[in-house]
Amino acid sequence: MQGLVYKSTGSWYSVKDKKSSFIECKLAGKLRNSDLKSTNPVCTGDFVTIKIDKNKTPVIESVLNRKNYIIRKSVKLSKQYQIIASNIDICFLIITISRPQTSTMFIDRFLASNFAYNIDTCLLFNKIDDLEIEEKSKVDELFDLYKSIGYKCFKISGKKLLNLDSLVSEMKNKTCVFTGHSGSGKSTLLNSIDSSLNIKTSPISSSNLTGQHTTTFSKMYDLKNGSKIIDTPGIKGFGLYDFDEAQLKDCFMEFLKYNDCKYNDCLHKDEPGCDVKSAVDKGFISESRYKNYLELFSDLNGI
Ligand SMILES: Nc1nc2c(ncn2[C@@H]2O[C@H](COP(=O)(O)OP(=O)(O)OP(=O)(O)O)[C@@H](O)[C@H]2O)c(=O)[nH]1
Ligand SMILES: [Mg+2]
Ligand SMILES: [Zn+2]
Repeated sequence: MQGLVYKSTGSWYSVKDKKSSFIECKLAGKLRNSDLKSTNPVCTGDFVTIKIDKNKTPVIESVLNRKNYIIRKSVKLSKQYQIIASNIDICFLIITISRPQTSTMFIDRFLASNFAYNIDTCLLFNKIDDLEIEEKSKVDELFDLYKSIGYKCFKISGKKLLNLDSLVSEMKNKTCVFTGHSGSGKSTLLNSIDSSLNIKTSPISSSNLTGQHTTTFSKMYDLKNGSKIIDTPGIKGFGLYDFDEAQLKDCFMEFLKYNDCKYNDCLHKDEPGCDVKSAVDKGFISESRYKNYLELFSDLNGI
């Protein structure tokens, strides 16, 4: 029997079968031990096969090949990875400038990883109903930057339902994942898109302006318009998993236009005659993107 994983809490998995009934499953032992590098061998979005074991418990026996997945290093120094969701048509990264703060480093790590793992990513600048003047300029600046690189971007307010129509048309008939820091407003936005969802939300903490990790596991929902959406727990940091140096530079899309470096294998660091570096100096490539590229590069080498 085959099904689609809608929710995984760690020990139990909710799987929807072909007849649209939910079956609560455990993991077969061989899957639990199949890949020690992974913190979660099965994730929301996986197509799986199920059988009933000798104790009459439904168990997930195997995971069908994934079209793609969002992956991150589980914690900074760990060798383990975590898969946030799989078989995604589009990933929406929710960004808030200050409450909570989303850094460009976080955005660029996320974009580079998703690019390498074949995930189409769209940026949602959220909470535009609540911006001071300088915050508004920052949003405009980042919006223009990422749009000019070629990313789809929206300025929205999930709470006040601003600009949600074009976002909802972008989501139509797709499997969509919503990610971002805790408190950035993922669950609030999903409740606004479909008022029948009733997902729990909570205010950000007034002392450190960060979220309270209200959503604790990824969960998929079916919308009436044919889209599927996955709400995910807030992520603090995002580590690149299984990247090599040469691959990283190709994940910064705007660098690819500047391919006239003196050396064919130029890594755009400090090599002479680097076309990318000269584009940065001339203002054609953003300094923040280039700086974040160099920082990610040194992270890969453990410097
Ligand atoms: N002003 C304003 N506040 C918002 C907006 N969206 C969400 N919030 C508030 O931000 C707080 C956090 O929202 P949640 O939806 O719980 O955030 P989350 O991203 O799901 O957080 P986690 O589940 O912890 O990852 C709540 O107090 C929301 O009311 C918005 O568009 N504008
Ligand atoms: Mg939430
Ligand atoms: Zn170069």
